[in-house]
Amino acid sequence: MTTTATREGPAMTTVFRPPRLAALAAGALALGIALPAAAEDWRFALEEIEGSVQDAYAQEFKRLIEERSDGEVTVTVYPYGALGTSDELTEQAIDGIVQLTHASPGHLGTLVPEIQVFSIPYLLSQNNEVNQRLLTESPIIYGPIADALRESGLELLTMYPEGDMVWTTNREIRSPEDFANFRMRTMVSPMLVAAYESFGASPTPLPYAEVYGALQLNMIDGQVNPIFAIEEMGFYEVTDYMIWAGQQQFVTTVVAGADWYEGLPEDRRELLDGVVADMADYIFETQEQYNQERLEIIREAKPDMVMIELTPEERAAFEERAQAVREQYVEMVGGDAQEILDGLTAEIEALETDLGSEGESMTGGEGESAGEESGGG
Ligand code: 6CS
Repeated sequence: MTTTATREGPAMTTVFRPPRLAALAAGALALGIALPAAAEDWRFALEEIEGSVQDAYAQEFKRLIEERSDGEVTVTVYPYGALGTSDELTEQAIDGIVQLTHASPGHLGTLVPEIQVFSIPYLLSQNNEVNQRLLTESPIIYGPIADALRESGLELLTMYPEGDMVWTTNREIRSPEDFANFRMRTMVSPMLVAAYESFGASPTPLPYAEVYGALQLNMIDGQVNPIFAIEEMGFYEVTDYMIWAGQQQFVTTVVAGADWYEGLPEDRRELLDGVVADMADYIFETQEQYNQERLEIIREAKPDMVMIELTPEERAAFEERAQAVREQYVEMVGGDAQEILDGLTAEIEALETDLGSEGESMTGGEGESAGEESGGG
């Protein structure tokens, strides 16, 4: 894994210098120079490094596309660091430099304001099976949200969850008051900034590659990400606490350049849509497995990491603050934001009626209960 490199900080310059071949490829792509490739090669960019959940998605996608097309189509995967920041990958997909990319809502807010509905804390279910069904089937997601993406030049192929977002911090946070003068790194979408302001923190948007160095140099006091990312990016090494507040599931989109997708022959579009549809269960199970395994790795690597799951009462204080963020979303986004918010809320409630509304203990440990603290400190 490239994990060793990520731990060398400070961030961008040393951590994510592109491997030589990837840099050449990126330069050639930017200049429009044809690279030797199979007759038909689809370039798939990732916002995450090798070994990540997005990488698992892309590798399985590659395997299935190449197998089902009898090798007529190949897929080249570009992990984070090869082609640029999340924002740049999105631009490259719109411009046809890559055909496919992951584009997480936390980075898409300026381009597609509607998708920031996923940045509202405590909106998605605590039961991740509900989220999984929502993200693959929702008429709101594949209706007005997909339309908004298409207007910006992106075809939404699918969405999936990557795990519960956990705070890693340099001090204990149990209440909004604890967040006073706390510089919390967020992804760059305006609604995420609003969300952490509502929690009482001072949000500090930064690209992913700069987080490790910023924590190491005490430029920020904490960050928030799913467990697999906290492990592979080494964020736990430069923070003391992992805190589960249940506020957000990390969700991502898989998108294609809309022009490219529109121009695909029928059989290729069927191939693409079929593979994406068939991968929903695979990626859901894989993200669960990665998050569980990486938590064990963190526990072993840093036994004195303090792990805290907020009590229902402690969580309620944050949940109450998050109500105002719903109103901010509607005001900030305008258009059909109210319809999107209400529609998604109704879909979640309906799915919870079928599947239940409760998740498992977030720390996943046997016998651990809400409010328990484990580790050193
Ligand atoms: O925090 C971020 O910026 C990133 N986190 C993950 C888990 N994936 C991509 C995203 O850019």
